[in-house]
Amino acid sequence: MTIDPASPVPKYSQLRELLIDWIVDSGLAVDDIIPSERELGTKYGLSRMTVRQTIDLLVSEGKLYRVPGKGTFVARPKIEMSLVLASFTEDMRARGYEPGSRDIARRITPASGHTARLLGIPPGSDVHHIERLRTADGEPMAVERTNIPTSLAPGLGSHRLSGRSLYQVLEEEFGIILDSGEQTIEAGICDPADAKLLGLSPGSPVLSMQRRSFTNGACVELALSTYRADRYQLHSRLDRHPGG
Ligand code: 16G
Repeated sequence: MTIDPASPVPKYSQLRELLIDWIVDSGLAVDDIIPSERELGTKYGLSRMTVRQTIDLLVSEGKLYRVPGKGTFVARPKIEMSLVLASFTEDMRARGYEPGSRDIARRITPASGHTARLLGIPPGSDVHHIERLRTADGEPMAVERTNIPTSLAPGLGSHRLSGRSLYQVLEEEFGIILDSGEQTIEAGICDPADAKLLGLSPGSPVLSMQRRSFTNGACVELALSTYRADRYQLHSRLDRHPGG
């Protein structure tokens, strides 16, 4: 395939398609270097500016990454987050990554009006507030801030969560089996504190998630999480409603 100068599709866009196919067909692996902008320009008969525009696009899409002074490399594919009520631990293991978790903060605090409303408890009731950095194979992936009514899991504060699954602790120690949930996902901008934890530049794009998890209709968890948008994408099956 070559660039078609007569096509209404902009050349940088045509090159994007060609490069994506070429990376797959040539068997390039993650962290392999791709040819320089000059070489690509010569190969496809394009100006260096056009090639740069394409590479910029592929970098911003997370398909390539640049190392100053070294070149441009193939990035790891993003992790596909399925919209199911899985724990981070289960989700990472299912994808072949070793899940990890480091405590950032843990305290018991009175729920704000907003938190209380979402948890379905009286305002001011105590909640466990748990902030954790989640990792996959040691790489920071997300900052999770979870609120759980203390009335549901009274001694949770004394349980180690670092390197453990919260959902597993809830199940094994408190007999809480989460059976349903709801999740809202929004585009966001990483604040400086989370950027430091996640190894991102402040202002990097992130996915802001709000999850409520329930057992027998009672809300157990309100989690507000910041996921790296350069490492995550959402995947959802689409079922067509009968008659819809
Ligand atoms: C997921 C949940 C989070 C929950 C955590 C428990 C999101 C988007 N997802 O990451 O709410 O607290 O799993 O994981 O927030 P764990 O059992 O591995 O600790």
